[in-house]
Amino acid sequence: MPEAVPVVPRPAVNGTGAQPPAQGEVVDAVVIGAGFGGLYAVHHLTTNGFSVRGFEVGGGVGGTWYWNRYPGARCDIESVEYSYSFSEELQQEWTWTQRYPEQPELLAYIEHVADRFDLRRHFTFETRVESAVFDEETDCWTVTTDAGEQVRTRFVVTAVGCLSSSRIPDFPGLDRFQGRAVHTGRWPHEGVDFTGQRVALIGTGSSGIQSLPLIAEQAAHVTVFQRTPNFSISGANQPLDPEQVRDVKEHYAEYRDQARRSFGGSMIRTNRVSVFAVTEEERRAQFEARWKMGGFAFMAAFEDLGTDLAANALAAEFVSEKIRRVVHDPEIAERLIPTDHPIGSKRICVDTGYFETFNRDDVTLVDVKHTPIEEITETGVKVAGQVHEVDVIVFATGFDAMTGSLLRMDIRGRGGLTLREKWAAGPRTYLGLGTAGFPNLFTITGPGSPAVLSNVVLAVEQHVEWIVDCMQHMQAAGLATIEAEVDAEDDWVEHVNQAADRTLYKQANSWYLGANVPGKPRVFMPYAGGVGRYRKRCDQVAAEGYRGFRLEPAAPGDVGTSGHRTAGALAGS
Ligand code: NA7
Repeated sequence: MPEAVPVVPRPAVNGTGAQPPAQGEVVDAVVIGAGFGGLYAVHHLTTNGFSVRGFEVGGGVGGTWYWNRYPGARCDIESVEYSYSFSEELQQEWTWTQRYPEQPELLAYIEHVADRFDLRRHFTFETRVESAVFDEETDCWTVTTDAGEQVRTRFVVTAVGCLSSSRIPDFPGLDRFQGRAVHTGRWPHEGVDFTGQRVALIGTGSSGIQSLPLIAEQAAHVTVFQRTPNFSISGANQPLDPEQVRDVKEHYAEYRDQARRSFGGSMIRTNRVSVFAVTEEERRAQFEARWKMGGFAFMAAFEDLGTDLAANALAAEFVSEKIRRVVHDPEIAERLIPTDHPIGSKRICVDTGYFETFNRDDVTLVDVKHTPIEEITETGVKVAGQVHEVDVIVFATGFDAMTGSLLRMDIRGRGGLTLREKWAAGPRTYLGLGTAGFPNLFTITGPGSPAVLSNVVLAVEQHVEWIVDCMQHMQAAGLATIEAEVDAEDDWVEHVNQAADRTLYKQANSWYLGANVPGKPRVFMPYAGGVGRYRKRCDQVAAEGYRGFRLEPAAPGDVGTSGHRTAGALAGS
């Protein structure tokens, strides 16, 4: 019978992280993904003495920012906030150049972090984890990759990202198209030259909205296929003022602390006033001021925009007016104004010159809500019997969000139960961190955590720190497994639902609800209770001995990760 394997830390090397374990060795943790979450997980685990193997499908680090290289790809959270806070040296030495960082700058930052903390050596790149199977005899996971390698590990930490499983809808005739087809989330590294090309852009979410102005500048003609118009707010992007950067760096600790305690994990302050408590003039002035700030700050103009439909309608009307003012053709303007969902109930887009682009003669808008795309032909996109002939199709059609990349792997917990079976009616987690039946499996920014409703960099830091604290606690207490209890999980799922019910989120057909993927269960996946509240809850659970999780001791005679007998107990017990 295989032997159980308790957590035994390896000594840190000069305090900068353990050496990567040898092939074939049982490790403390396998980390899946080398984006923001996976990199920090590997860093924090190794500096705390845990042995780790990391796997990443991409050829390098960066996650989202490795893949999404389309023109105009940019973060919708400000650079000084969308960055790691765990190292004071790092945040002092790195200087962002723009308010909203573009993909190349973000990737350069992540690569800098990987180099600075020497993290690449822990990862095997261009390697997909195919399966992770838990063995109840040994309390150990076996992780298998597409290269055929098997790794035995005590813990599996998934850092696979919430928007990493790109999807192209199943359009009939897709494979007949003779031109070039690209997805924004899997953009060719060498770029795409649109010069002189006729382009179809399918999808008007954030990726379509960000890329259109730049594609249109280059292409001969762009036809935009819009199913649902989206609310978008100018990012008012600009080079960062050195004075502002100095101020942020001087007060980083304070700003980060505010962000951690806030609702969305950023320094945006909500105006704690109801939109109905002010005069019409004051309301307009507040909306205008927030509009000028750019980006997400707009939705924080009043406290009830995200919770009260009538309040929300006033904000939506203000933004609709802005669209009408920018777009010259009134008929096109009306088609670009969303009417089927409250503003902010889908992730609001932050753009640079999106609506202005529809004033160009070489940009056409095609409605595919009422007359959906019939098929892709050899030469173009067919709608209402007409083929729009193009050379390139850009699919900005989004992702199988939050669960896509997790369920793509064959994850099997106790009794051989698969995660796909367990989540058949929608994801169920406790705190978004673990799920009953799957011991020692941690999901960074998992469904049920604030993740995509927040500044995800701060969100991953909080998850990683909680997980590593937990593993240290287990090690000190001689514990082998941690597993969410079904009751705690049920309560958390209910709480996540209640939090969403207090908002307008459920009134949109969004990827938050899985509504963009045919057949996906309609469940509101992220936690809408705010990151500050969520953090408190996680800390409280830990302080109360990981309430809601079942912790089990290791059996006597267990074998440590380095293969040494530990005399019936774990290190520290
Ligand atoms: P999104 O926001 O999911 O947008 C995908 C777009 O593709 C959206 O406009 C969809 O219309 C459209 N789509 C999807 N399927 C079809 C079909 N079958 N026909 C026509 N149009 C379709 O993905 P993004 O990549 O833009 O952004 C994802 C997140 O990344 C974003 O929220 C930010 O957080 C960053 P629909 O709205 O479903 O009618």
